[in-house]
Amino acid sequence: MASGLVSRGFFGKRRQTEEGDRVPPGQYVTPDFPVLSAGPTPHTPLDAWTFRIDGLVREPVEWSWKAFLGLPAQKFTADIHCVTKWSKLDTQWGGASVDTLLEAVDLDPNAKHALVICDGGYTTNLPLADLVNGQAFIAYQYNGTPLAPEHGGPARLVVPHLYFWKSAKWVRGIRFLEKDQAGFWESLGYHNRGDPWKEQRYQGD
Ligand SMILES: Nc1nc2c(c(=O)[nH]1)N[C@H]1C(S)=C(S)[C@@H](COP(=O)(O)O)O[C@H]1N2
Ligand SMILES: [Mo]
Repeated sequence: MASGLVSRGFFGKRRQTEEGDRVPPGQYVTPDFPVLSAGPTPHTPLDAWTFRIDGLVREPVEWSWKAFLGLPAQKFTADIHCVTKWSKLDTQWGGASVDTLLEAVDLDPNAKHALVICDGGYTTNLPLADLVNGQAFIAYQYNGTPLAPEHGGPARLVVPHLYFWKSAKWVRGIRFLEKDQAGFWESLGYHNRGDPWKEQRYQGD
């Protein structure tokens, strides 16, 4: 009996420690998937949907929904961290990595920054360096099913290593820029980069 209690305590503690290593400072883990939107959910019909890469590229490129689904697809498992302090572990997504999209364009060497553009007018900015090398993807599936409209369907950016406001819902394009241009929350006082491990929540953090 005593050994049962000991081993239960041991495993409980161990699980907590392993989970703790994955939870940035000031965050708590939730099994829920809260919806956080600054405005109403847009409903762009799929036959009117396009995804466009423009700005500092030799030729802008635009995919229809059908063409986008034809891009090499990948599954992604990621922990996500919202600046409102919830984290969700092992979320499962399907979509195309930003690396795959960038294979279709000739990026100008001066393209160091990106502005992500969405239906409804939401934007967010990231350095190019945070979008490449398997760090960011355009997801159209969640848990193996089409991404729900309230979570950004038909497609959203997911950048799990930064706070979740960078993971723009209803994404329609990425514009590459020489100079950084603040997005929606970034121009309202949120941190420009938003690294959850450094608790970069607000400007000055
Ligand atoms: N287009 C758009 N994308 C957005 C937002 C938004 O209001 N509009 N909110 C951001 C914020 S603050 C968070 S925390 C996440 C929330 O995503 P979820 O609703 O799927 O949890 O989306 C981000 N992407
Ligand atoms: Mo958020």
